[in-house]
Amino acid sequence: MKKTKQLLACSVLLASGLESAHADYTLNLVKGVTQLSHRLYDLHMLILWVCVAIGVGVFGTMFYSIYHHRKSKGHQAAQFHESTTVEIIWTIIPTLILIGMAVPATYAVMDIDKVEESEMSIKVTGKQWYWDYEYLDNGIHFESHLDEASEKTHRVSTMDPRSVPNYLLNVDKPLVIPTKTKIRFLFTSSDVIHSWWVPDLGWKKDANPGFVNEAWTYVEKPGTYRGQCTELCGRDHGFMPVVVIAMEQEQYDAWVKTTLEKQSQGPDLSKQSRASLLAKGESVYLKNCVACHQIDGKGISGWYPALRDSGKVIGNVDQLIGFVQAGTSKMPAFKKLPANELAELVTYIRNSADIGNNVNDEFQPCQALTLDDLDELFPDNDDAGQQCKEHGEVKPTAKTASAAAGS
Ligand code: HEC
Ligand SMILES: [Cu+2]
Repeated sequence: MKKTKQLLACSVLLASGLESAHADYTLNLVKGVTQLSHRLYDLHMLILWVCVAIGVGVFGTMFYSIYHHRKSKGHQAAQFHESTTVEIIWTIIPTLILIGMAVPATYAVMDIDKVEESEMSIKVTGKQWYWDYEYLDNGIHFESHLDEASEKTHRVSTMDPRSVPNYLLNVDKPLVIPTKTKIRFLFTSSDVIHSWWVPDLGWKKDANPGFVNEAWTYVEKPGTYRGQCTELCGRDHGFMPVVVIAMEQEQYDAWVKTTLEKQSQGPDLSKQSRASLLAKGESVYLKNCVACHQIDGKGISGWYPALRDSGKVIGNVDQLIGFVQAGTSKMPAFKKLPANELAELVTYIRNSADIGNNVNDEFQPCQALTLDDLDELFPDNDDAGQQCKEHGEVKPTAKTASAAAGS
């Protein structure tokens, strides 16, 4: 009895889940928003209708013959074995139909590869489990990760996915492109095979390690177009969506300007409250570490060590920062993390109840830097250390400390 009830509850849940999934589910191919996607849609419809016509013709004839020429009416089976005429007819007609369909299909497939005369190029690198976008013409370069709300919700069983807009289909930094521009994409991967797919653009393209695949698009109207990685690329394959925002040229130019400005600025070294460090630290953790070390910091036994109660985490901070930046043969290096994110992250993993550590300390962005780092960050600034003096202490490396002592 209990089993039946559970089964019933299960199927009700399943049915309600399916229903919400059906809301934006259509049977046909999407029309999309590009010249190419319209073309592919038209080709798909053309071939569909050819198939429908053939189906109606063949089955119509068959059912008509079966019914009207049935044995009970006294019909005799016609005998036309080895009739050359019939054999020629039923070879030639399908051949003509196939050629008729192959011609437009071949032209369409050739057009998909016509990346010449594109006005800009974007390199897309698939990584476990996010996308890396590099605008080859203007130097914009960023990573696009699953948005924080989805990331957290799919990992915490008590959170409700229905409360998250575009659950699992949203990212922190979408790919921004101009409309009415021919854009060439270059696809590759730094680990396993991924596949970049935005249905509204009309195609998907594999991102293979060691290879570069090309594709192009020309989006006509502004909008937000969503897609996913469609290659089974490992455990978190379902958590690397694609979001493309197409903007009018003018808005796009403005976006390029502000993005380049932001990109050329160094990290924000200003002092933060403890609450801010912890909150931002959670974002950094969710983006970079959670896939392996898990939302509760317990890791996965045998694969990824726990950060909870780990001596490396709650011990010496400089060593912790050094470890995270350097990585190991089994853990990726996080050299890319700017000082503010490093400070937030370190504060978070040492002090968050979610991770299960409570060292009771905090780190400001400047404390995650050495004087050498500062010189590197602000090469034009003679007294780079000044940047941090107002905010907090800077710990010189042994090298700079001894150099300073010697001079
Ligand atoms: C791709 C999986 C992966 C990611 C992502 C990852 N780690 Fe690790 N981490 C590992 C593995 C594997 C080890 C064990 C390293 C070894 O033994 O060589 C490890 C070890 C550690 C340790 C040492 C733990 C101990 O007690 O030995 C710390 C600290 C750590 N990681 C922090 C982080 C932080 C912080 C991030 C995010 C910025 C992060 N890791 C991202 C896989 C990962
Ligand atoms: Cu993937």
